[in-house]
Amino acid sequence: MNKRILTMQDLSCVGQCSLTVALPVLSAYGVETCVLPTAVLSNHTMFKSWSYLDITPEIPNIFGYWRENGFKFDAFLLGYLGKKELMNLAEKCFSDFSAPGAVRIIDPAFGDNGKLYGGFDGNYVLAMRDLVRLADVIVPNITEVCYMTGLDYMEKYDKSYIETAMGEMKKYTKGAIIITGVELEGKIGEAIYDGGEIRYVLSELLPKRLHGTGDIFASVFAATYLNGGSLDESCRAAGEFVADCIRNTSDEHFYGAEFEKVLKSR
Ligand code: PXL
Repeated sequence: MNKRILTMQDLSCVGQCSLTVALPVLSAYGVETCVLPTAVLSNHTMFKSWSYLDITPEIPNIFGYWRENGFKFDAFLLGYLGKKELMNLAEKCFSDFSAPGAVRIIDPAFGDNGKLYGGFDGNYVLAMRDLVRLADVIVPNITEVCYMTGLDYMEKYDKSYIETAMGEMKKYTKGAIIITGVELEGKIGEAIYDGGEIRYVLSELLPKRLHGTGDIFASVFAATYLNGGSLDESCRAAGEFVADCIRNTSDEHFYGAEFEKVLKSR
């Protein structure tokens, strides 16, 4: 039987991120994908303006019917939630709807390039830091690690900085930690810690950064991991997928990565 995952994040109607990435990618990888939209936005927040419909008040009602119908999930993928009140609901979701051995993957998804995304503040960061203690795997970028741990954000760094970041981050979770978008020795990839030595999965650094690639990474990572890949194999697969998306995105396309062609070719 296929694995069943619940992905909890916003639905941005336009913008190739969160649910409009997770749903097609996870399904294409053969994972039954259920969604819990936390908010409906006209478009993602990297555009100049956006509407925001908060779904939080409806979630307890949804949970009620899920309980009645006896739904359980083999895995969870959490991304952009939107409001700190959703952390308690995420915790409830884990406790009430986990199938035995369910895997909880959390992408903190609140910032990049040293800054928070629009609409987030320090309280959201602290609530997310509290939630990641329940994760089996977290996939923050360096910006998110810095916000959660208080480490200074740096654009250029060496391995010792990543080791410090990992050392700080592991105070907040017993899960595996995968720091994404790590640039070292002219390459880019992930730093992985699951006890023992930190491992690195690095590949070619492309001269372009696109919005939404963290969401693509998390989805391919989750799908590969659920299909039996190791942490390292899942990072490698997700990193290669993202790199292909970047290579296949035309220069005029400014608000996301054109992942569709890549997904079709897999
Ligand atoms: O890709 C992360 C993300 C998800 N959802 C929304 C966003 C962003 C990043 O800005 O705005 C609504």
